[in-house]
Amino acid sequence: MATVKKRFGATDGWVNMPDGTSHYIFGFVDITGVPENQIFQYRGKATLLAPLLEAYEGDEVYLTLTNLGLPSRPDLDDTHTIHWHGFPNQIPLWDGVPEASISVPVGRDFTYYYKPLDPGTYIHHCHFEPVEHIQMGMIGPVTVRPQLEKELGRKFAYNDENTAFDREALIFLTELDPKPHHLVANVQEFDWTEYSPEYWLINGRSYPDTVKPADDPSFPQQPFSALVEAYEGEKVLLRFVNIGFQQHCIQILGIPLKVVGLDAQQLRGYNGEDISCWRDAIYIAAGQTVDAIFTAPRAGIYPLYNRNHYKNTIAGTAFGGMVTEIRVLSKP
Ligand SMILES: [Cu+2]
Repeated sequence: MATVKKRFGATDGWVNMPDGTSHYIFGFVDITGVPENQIFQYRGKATLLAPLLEAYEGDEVYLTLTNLGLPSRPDLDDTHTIHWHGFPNQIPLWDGVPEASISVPVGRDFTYYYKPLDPGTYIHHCHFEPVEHIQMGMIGPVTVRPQLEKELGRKFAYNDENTAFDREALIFLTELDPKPHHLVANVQEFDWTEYSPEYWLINGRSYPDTVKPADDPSFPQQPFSALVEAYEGEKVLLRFVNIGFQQHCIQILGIPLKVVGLDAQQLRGYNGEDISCWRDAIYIAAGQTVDAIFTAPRAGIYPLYNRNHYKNTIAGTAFGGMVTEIRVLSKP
């Protein structure tokens, strides 16, 4: 077993939508290995999504959270935490629910300890005033890999050869309501019962930005592309996450999906029988994760999109939103 050491800064920032608008966010930024006298330069550079946390089952994870403050809202002295969503058997001290544990004030550090024992797809998010801090952007993916990968030198979703794959992609779903983002940036209160999102995001971006490269300079604070690329015949694991506040239904025309895991649990019956199932649409509730594998069909571009067509728009004005592409290439 290995030791994984990470350090995240909690701060604020701005994200860009395809209609040219920018939106104020709270979030995390990876400051692992940054010298102490340079961490200040990461204030205001939070990313949506927050950095990926990745470990093998049984690893010991030490995650230091440093609260760098909110340069655009210096009056706001909110603390932050890290909650590993979906991780069973967490002791309260490391669980990030501030009423039951510790939260990190501006200018301070706290190191969380995790020992993930079950492979799968999880979520991490801040748990301080979570309705606000989750919508503002303090959300990120967690991948726990099975030991079987190390034993066999190939990739698996779970400790089962039926969950083998060649490539994986993250389909991380959220919504963005511009009103609270605008009001928080301007020191105003928002009534959360009026939540009504207008931007529909995969991996923190709205189509067509979803298919642009990870390092596209137009999105310095949205470093996750959602373009899925594979060669014909390859098995592709899609790690679906929904940490918006609404249910979503995602479909890929022409590609059946084999659901092998739900909420970081492999689909197994009480007697260990295989209860994985084929779906042509994935219904996913807020807070859920789904692991599904498909075999790349003949070369072409296959759209992956939300079946609610209002969510295939950019604030209702143009085509976009919760849409990305699966590009299948013929073998070279
Ligand atoms: Cu927070």
